[in-house]
This record gives sequence, structure tokens and C-alpha cells, in this order.
Amino acid sequence: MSQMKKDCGYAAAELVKDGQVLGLGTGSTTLYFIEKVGMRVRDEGIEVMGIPTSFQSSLLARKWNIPITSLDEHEIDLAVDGADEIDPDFNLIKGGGAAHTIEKIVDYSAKELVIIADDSKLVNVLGAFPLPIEIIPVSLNPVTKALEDMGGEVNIRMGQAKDGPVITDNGNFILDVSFGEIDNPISMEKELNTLPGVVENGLFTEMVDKVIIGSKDGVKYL
Ligand code: ABF
Repeated sequence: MSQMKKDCGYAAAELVKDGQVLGLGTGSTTLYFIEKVGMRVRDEGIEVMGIPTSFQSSLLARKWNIPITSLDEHEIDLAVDGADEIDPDFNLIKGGGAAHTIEKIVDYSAKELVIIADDSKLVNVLGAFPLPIEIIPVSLNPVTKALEDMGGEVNIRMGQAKDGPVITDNGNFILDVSFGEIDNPISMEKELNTLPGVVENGLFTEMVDKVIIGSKDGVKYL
């Protein structure tokens, strides 16, 4: 599996052009993208800047001497990010890494968004992966009830030690919500964000320009 992640991450890094500002996604697949960009900076001397989507991607960029900038200073030419599920219309579920709020800001503002994943992420219909939703902590009960009224089975994401909820980079909670098959991701993405207390949900619809898949048969460009 990690070879598939590496293959697609490295392939995405070959799309990077000298002088570009990059959106740096989060997750174990994007790790390889950032690694290969760092190698190209070191070996080819390409000059790029990165806008991270999490502390994780920021630390990786520093490790590989990729200069960091921000949306205050630059527009993003190319964002590369991972995903938890990818449907045939390139609609996504993201947020398994608890970073989807900043990821969506960066990915949405990029001139081009490329998603990289191993082929296990390809699905016909979104929803087998519980939908991550970032919420303001004080809204936990009312939002949980509203999501249950929508047919969702709601679980608050707990930390590794199970001694408390995960706190996002933005200081919020993550709810993982199972709705079953999501037949209408475009409208659902908008509906969920109208619930008071919801910061952002992990449905990424009508945003993706390219998908690069790592598989046992090699790299596939969708
Ligand atoms: C991140 O990549 C998250 O939004 C998504 O959950 C994750 C996928 O992780 P991985 O590439 O490690 O499978 O963008």
C-alpha cells in the first residue's frame, strides 16, 4: 500500500513547475508528494513555496526546506491532497486526518487541485467512510441531534489515548457521521454547513481537476 501511495505522490510532484506556489495537503499519501518536491528542490534547484494545510504538512515542508508562505501573501497555483473516498465524479470524502477545514480552504482557492490516493479510495458511492464534520465544541449536543434527525449515526472522534476528544488545529471537535450511501453529495455538502456550530464538513464536491491513483498495476491518471 505504501508503494502505491509513494508512486502517486511522486507522480504528482513531477507536475510541479519552477516558481509555483503549492497547496500542501495532509496525510500519509501527501507525505510522499512533499518528500519528492523537497528532493526536486534539493537536486534540481526548483524554487517553490508551500502553503500547508496542517501542522503535519508544515513540519514536513520545513524538513524538506520548502519555504512556507500563506494565503495572505500568495495565490496557490497547484494544490495536492489526499482523500478518504473518491467517487466517479471526483467528489470526495476527506477529513480522516482531522485537517479537512484548512484543507478545503487551501484546495478550494487553488488554481488547480490534484488528488492523490491508492486505489482502495475509489468508490462508486460515497459514504462507507464516516463523514468527518468539524464543529464548535459548545454546539456538540444540538449539532449531534440535528445530524441524527438527518439519519446520521454520530460519533465524536476520540484521541489516541481515548481520554478525551480530538482537538483540531483550530481548537474544535470532529464528529464522524455515518449516513450510509450519500447519493447527493453536492447538496448535502451545502446543507450540512448551514447547521449552526458546524465549521466544515468533509464532503469536497465539484472541486477536483485531476486524480492520480497508485495501484499494483502502476500509476493511473484519471
Ligand atoms: C487528508 O488525506 C485527509 O483529508 C484525508 O483523510 C487523508 C487521507 O489520508 P491518507 O493519504 O493517509 O490515506 O487530506
